[in-house]
Amino acid sequence: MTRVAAALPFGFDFDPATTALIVIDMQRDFIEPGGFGETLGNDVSLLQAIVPTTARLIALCRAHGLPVIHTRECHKPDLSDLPPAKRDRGKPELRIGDPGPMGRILVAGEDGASIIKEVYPIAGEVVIDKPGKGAFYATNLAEHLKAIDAKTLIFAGVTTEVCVQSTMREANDRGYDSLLIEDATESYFPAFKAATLEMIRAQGAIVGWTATCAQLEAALNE
Ligand code: C5J
Repeated sequence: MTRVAAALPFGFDFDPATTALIVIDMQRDFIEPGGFGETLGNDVSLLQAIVPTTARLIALCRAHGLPVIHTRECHKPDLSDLPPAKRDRGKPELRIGDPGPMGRILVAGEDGASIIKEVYPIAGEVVIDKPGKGAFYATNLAEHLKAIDAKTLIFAGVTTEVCVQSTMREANDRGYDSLLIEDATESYFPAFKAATLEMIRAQGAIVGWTATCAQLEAALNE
């Protein structure tokens, strides 16, 4: 067993042989200037700040043989997987599926839906397209995690309180112990990120644990 002793709310124990890293939605439309996130009025520089740490985390996990799974929030070109409850949110003049600065907003295959080059998947890594906020909904993530015999999950990506938290909560319901890497996740709203980290580890790790990339690095390199 490997222990991230400094994790909060207490030490996080895991077996690297049965642990996978899930990197949520590090897509151009959320992170790059001129993308969907910015057109909604968000400051994307907040998200850009975690890119180097996320790249370091991915390299660390690759070096230790942990499977790296990437997700992309995107929809089929015919939008048959986009319910009005999702499409009707955000700015009325720029909805998911509309032509945006990087192609159709959050549509599979468009430039904006692709993963930023700094953390791009390498050959053999699984990429899961997800129409929802949580990565288990309407995807084969559950089957894939069973197939690789994952017991523990490490999370990174954006945004902390939306797609990362939704996925981590469901992972907990599905029996996975999960660790969120604090400096490899970000929100457009710093207060929401801080609150999410607090609520994840409250009540004795009710959803999971948090730690920094350096703390995980120290544990894996021990
Ligand atoms: C959002 C996400 N925030 N990936 N998506 O709409 O968190």
